[in-house]
Amino acid sequence: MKRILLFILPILIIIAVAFTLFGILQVRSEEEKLMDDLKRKARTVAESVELSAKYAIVNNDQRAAKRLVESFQRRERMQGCVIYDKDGKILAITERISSWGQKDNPYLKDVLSSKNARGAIEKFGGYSVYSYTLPVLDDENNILGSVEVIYDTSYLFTTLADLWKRISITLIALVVLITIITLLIQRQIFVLPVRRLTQWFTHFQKGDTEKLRPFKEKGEFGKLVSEVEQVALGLRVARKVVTDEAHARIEKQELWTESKLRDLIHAKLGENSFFVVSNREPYMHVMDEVTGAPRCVRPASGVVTAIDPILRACGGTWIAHGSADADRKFVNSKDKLGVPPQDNRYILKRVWLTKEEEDGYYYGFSNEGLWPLCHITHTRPIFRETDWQMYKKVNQKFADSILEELPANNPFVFIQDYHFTLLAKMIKEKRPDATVALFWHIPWPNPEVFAICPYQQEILDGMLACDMIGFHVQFHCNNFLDTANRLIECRVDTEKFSVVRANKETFIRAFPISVDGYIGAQPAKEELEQIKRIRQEFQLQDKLVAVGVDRIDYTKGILERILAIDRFLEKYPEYRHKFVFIQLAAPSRTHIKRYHELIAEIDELVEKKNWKYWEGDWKPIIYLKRYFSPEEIRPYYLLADLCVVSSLHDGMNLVAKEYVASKNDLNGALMLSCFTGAARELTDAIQINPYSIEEFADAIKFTLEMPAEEKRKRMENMRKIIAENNIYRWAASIITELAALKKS
Ligand code: ADQ
Repeated sequence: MKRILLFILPILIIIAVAFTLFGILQVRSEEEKLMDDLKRKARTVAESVELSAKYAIVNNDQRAAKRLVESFQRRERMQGCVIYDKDGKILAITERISSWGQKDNPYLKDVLSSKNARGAIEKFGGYSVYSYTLPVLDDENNILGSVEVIYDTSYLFTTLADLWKRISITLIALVVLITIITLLIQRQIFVLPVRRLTQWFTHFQKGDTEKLRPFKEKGEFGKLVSEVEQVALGLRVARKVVTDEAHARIEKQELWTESKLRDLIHAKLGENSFFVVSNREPYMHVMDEVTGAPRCVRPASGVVTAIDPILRACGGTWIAHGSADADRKFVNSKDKLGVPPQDNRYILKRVWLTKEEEDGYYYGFSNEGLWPLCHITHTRPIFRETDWQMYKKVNQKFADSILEELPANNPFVFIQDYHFTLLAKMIKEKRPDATVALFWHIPWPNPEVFAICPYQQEILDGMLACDMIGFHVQFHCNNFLDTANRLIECRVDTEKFSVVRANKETFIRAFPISVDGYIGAQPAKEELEQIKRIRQEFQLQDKLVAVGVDRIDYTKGILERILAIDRFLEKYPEYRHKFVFIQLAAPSRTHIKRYHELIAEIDELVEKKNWKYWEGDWKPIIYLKRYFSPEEIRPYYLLADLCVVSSLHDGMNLVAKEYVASKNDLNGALMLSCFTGAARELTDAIQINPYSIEEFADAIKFTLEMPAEEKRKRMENMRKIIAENNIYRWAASIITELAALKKS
């Protein structure tokens, strides 16, 4: 619109100025013509009465003079006539202008003395009139008196105003006409070709090759189109080559790596990149409170930790809620940006939510309802109807945003977590050809617990639109099958591990999630310096160091961990001054009351326990309550003799895997809650029940005193498991399984 205005406005301004000038000239010439006409008429009338007036003056015939002036009473446009004697005294005056005589008319003396006629515009009773005064002379050219005729001039202004009106109407009509013609022309020569090119590009982007008709355009635009076609063709050929090569390479490699996953995705999905949807975005732009400048951070989230390496490896589009305060500053007109910021590997599309939507869908239904429902931590779930309505609305908003992006053929949508239970159904309604998988990152409860949820039917119905649903462990798969069997009309196939509902089959599979390439990476020089700095800052030189790394969440068992450390130091005082526990804790979901309370409870407990043991420059707990980047966390893993993961319930727990993966020197031990998914794989960890504080405290001692050789052995075993079952294998298994199931 702005462009069109820029184009049309100068033309319209030129036309308006030209037309106005023309109008002014036209009106002036008309005005002159009318004035000439008026003067001529006035002169003729004055001359026609001159003789009769002469007679009346010479004979001093008042009655004749009166008759003469009254004969003008009925004349249109003429106001009247006045007959003066030679001293300028009125002999007779038309009735309707009788007040004319009371007015001072200085020009009369001039006419009588100069004996020359005079015509001019005069003011009379607030109006303009035209007065023409003619001297009356005898035969010897002596002055006898004068005759004055007075004309109404208002018709003159009415005529000119009419003329202006006509000119203005013509000008407006011309402007409208020119605007319409210009718009039509520019649509024909500019908008339509650009629109055709845009549509062509959209088909190309979506892989809709059947609709890619050759583009016939001439001139400069034609040249541009031809260049674009060449680039697109090159890209298509390159993609095809990558796909073919990928097929060949997958077979050769054993360990799953970034490049092997990339090959697999190209081989299985071909040209179409794949789509990931999650609530939390992998890169957030936040305003730095200190500098006031925006900076990019990766949120403390297991989902982000796991999925980001996959997208980095194989490209694609990640659609997520743009929740940070500077997010809008970094997206293009389609709300997208390339990430990671310095090394664009894939596209992040941000979906915007209002505060009400975020409150209802995210804080309310997802995190006060489904999160506690699925974790057995004895925090009561809260289900509010208003939250549920927002949850549905936001799922639809995400569905619309995804549908806009899907390519023409066989798209693959990979949904993350409990925030989007309805999304698969919404996508399938519009795109039944899309392959949709959902990965559930948290535990799935048994049917009795899930039956608490008032919206159980809609949730299960929405989820069962997926082609596949993944959980971390088989136990959660079993719980889900039981839940579907008991709560919704469907057929559960225990052979195939699938649920059939309304002729749609959904496969339920366990895929234990993992971490990426920490394995094998030696500590960098900067990391060694960082470790040295941390040791100095917290005086850790001769200490045994345990570390905990968590989002502050009641499921993570942070309070239980502190109580266990307290009991450990109480029971085994020889470890005082020798043992330090560092807790890195990122506040999360702070708008929810329970989380708010938990932050205060942890603060208080840490303070209380530190006060209890504090002696000299030693205190047992170093509590660092803030977000840490992955690069900041790694030195803590590297320096820690022990990592404590004490979740009360956890789908998997990636901190446990990150710690093991970073321990290249095999020097460290992992304490792991038996209520985590990770405990099923990492059986060489020292398993604990975080509810049993006594047992937990003893386990700390046991771990610290474990012979170095045994620690190394256990660490080696765990590292082997993580190296083989890394995040690339996880993604590859899901994609391979889906591709196989779709074919069968
Ligand atoms: P989360 O509950 O977020 O994930 P988790 O698997 O422990 O839990 O991952 C947390 C991630 O956040 C880790 O990568 C960790 O490094 C990072 N992190 C922790 N504390 C941090 C801090 N203070 N600053 C910055 N980063 C921090 C959900 C489920 C889990 C499941 C994952 C993946 O609850 O059970 O393992 O998804 O599926």
